[in-house]
Amino acid sequence: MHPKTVIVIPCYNEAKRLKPNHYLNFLKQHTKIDLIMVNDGSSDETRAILQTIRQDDPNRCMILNLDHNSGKGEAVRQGITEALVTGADYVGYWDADLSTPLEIIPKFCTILREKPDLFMVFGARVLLLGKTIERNALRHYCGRSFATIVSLMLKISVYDTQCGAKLFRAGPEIKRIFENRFISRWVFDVEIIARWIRLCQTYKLPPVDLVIYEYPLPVWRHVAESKIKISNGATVARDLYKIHKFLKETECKW
Ligand SMILES: Nc1nc2c(ncn2[C@@H]2O[C@H](COP(=O)(O)OP(=O)(O)OP(=O)(O)O)[C@@H](O)[C@H]2O)c(=O)[nH]1
Ligand SMILES: [Mg+2]
Repeated sequence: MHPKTVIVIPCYNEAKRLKPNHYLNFLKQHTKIDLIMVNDGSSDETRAILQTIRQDDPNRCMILNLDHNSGKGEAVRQGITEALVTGADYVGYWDADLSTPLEIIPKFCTILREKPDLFMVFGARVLLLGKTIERNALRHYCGRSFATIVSLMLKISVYDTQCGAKLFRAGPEIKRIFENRFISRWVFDVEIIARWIRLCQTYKLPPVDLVIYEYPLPVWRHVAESKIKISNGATVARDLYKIHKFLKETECKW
């Protein structure tokens, strides 16, 4: 039997970038993968566009409307919490701009199915021969510095924490990771890893490098109008410091 998968799509003012047909075709072609679209307090036409996607197959496309903009991390967290309630085997999140095409989701599912020790699959934007990775140069170099700092801080070698394509094996461990609001606004993806590290210390789970698989994406294309700006650097630095402090705490308070 094919495992059931629920993917959360966080959407904040995505009216220009949302492509309803991509979602509709995907739902038709992949009957074991459902969607939860989280409208993160958008002030544009996002809500109406999401309705058009849902109308076609209301049982397999749920919409979660947040009254106020809460940031990607909180939108994802609320979506994943709903996804876990559905009894799905795998839950994940995917950026609404479809920089990572939806068609890659089944590959992520296959990885979790074939490797039962894994809990998470992270898309990694690595430009290897035969791959199509189209990134803005400045974002790429900022991303490389960011990954180096994160690797040193977490004491693991992680290539790409920030790619918006991730899948998790549903269960009590992942439920715990998404249970409480993230302390960081922009780098909650790093916090997910930090939370696993803390869980390991408390519950003797396998180390983080054995439970996360970084899958080199075959395709990733930068889509214009990203809302995350290089100028958010100061907030990112502060968020990383908060995560660093969280890792140093002796008691698990979350
Ligand atoms: N920036 C931002 N994104 C949000 C928010 N809430 C939900 N999102 C969603 O998070 C996803 C990522 O947003 P993008 O603006 O593409 O940023 P990004 O993908 O991290 O940046 P790139 O690597 O340049 O594509 C999209 O699906 C957004 O709609 C929010 O408050 N701020
Ligand atoms: Mg994007």
